[in-house]
Amino acid sequence: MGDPIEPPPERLNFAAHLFALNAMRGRKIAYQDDARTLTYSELARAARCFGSALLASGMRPEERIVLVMHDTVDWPIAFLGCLHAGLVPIPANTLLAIEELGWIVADSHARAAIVSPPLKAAFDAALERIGVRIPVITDVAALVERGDADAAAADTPADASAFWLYSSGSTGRCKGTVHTHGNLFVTASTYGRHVLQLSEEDVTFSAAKLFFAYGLGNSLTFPLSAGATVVLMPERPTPEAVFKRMIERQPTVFFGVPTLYAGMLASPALPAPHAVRLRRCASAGEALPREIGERFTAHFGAPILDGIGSTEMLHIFLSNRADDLRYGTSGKAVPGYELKLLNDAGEPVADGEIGDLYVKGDSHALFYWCNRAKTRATFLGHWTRTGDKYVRDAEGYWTYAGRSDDMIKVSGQYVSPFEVESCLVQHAAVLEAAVVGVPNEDGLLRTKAFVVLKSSEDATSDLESELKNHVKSRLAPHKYPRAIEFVTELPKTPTGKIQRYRLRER
Ligand code: 3UK
Repeated sequence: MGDPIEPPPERLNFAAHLFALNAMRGRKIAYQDDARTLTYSELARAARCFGSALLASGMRPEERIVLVMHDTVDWPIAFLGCLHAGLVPIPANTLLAIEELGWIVADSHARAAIVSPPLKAAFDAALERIGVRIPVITDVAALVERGDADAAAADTPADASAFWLYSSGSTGRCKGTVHTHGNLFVTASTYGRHVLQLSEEDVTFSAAKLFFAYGLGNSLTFPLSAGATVVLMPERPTPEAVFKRMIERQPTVFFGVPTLYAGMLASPALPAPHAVRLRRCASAGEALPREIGERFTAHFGAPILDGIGSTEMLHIFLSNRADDLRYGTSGKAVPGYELKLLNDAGEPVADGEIGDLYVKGDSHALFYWCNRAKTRATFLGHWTRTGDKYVRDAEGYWTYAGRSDDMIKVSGQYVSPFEVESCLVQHAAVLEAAVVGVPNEDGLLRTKAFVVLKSSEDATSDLESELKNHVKSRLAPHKYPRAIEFVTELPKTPTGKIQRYRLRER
């Protein structure tokens, strides 16, 4: 099991903690992007300068600052620089629509923004939309120049608000999820040390970007807590862009999402196993289909550890491990977390039965900013409601069964859309599928599938009945879709999750 989970010290500035931890490896490379490298001592120095220059420009501790930045070495300088000075960075998804970006600035009352030059025009349009004027900084190096390399760290309690992440969810406005210095420290120990087991020999590379909680752990919290080296990539994570870094930079640990792993395996450019140096991979964001994991490991030798995390819990709390891997499941609780499954009446469910997943652990967010109703519904004392359905089997492995709010009751029994979708995509003609409940002429819910085909010419009524039979012969009869509609694409959130509620409204 390794070392026990160490609680954070009462006073903790996570940036200062990382700099102290790595003080003896000052000349080692912490970050490399396409253009630059940054040693551990250069990172600490630049971050101190960056944070102190913001304070000198009039910002006060606890004030918010939005980061809309591509993944380059400037990203950790800006994020850790803010933490060091006690300012509160809000990393935002660089792919957000102008409307959502404006919402984040307005809702958080951010006092300034750091924006990568190519994203400046869109950010200005977002400010225009909400009628707000704040300083927009595009030149990180210029700010670093002006700062004080000897600036002292803000003396913060571990429970202080350190940074926020906006959680998109599948409905409504995104919510400011308030995280602490201590939460970063906890995830470094629970998932970082106990599951990933990084060492300073490792070179990490995450296709998931730093603005995402998954990417923040992968490319900052975990590698810097282990003294490892991080490869950053500003461009969109296509299979080809990922292969290029895998070959040129030889990362030992890689982090992706299931769609990317599927795309990599389907690509003619898939590198030979000896061309890369992968020791271990991780997958999160959605469930990793068993077949993708098996094919990847058969080719490269390295395992993909599928694990579920959330913005609310900051990182992964239920995961496979290299020494305990079962493809098609999310594995078991990460050390430091407890899990429970409850039915609609709030009672524990038996093994093999579907229930709502709750998690207990010390990395959960404090609350959602300015949203008491959603805070109350999610953060229940020690326990956090994940909004996911799961099944635990007799051997203790946990299998994902879909989002709770997507579950369909058909003839009094739950149907997990996820289970039906997984079955549909096993058919050779199907690329993607989304299943929702729609009322029939009697007002009773029946399952309906929206299906994207690999080739749109296949969209015939023959295929429709073939797909129904395909599901009928594999799952319980009440689960097969009574209606199938062929579509060219599925509605998705900016983080790539299917928006089933939009299909229900059709
Ligand atoms: C779903 C999964 C099945 C699940 C995240 C790793 O995805 C992350 O955070 P988000 O807030 O979304 C959370 C929701 O995504 N999900 C995530 N991982 C899996 N479903 N299998 C998985 N392995 O519905 C969850 O509630 O965007 C992932 C680390 C940090 C994160 N924030």
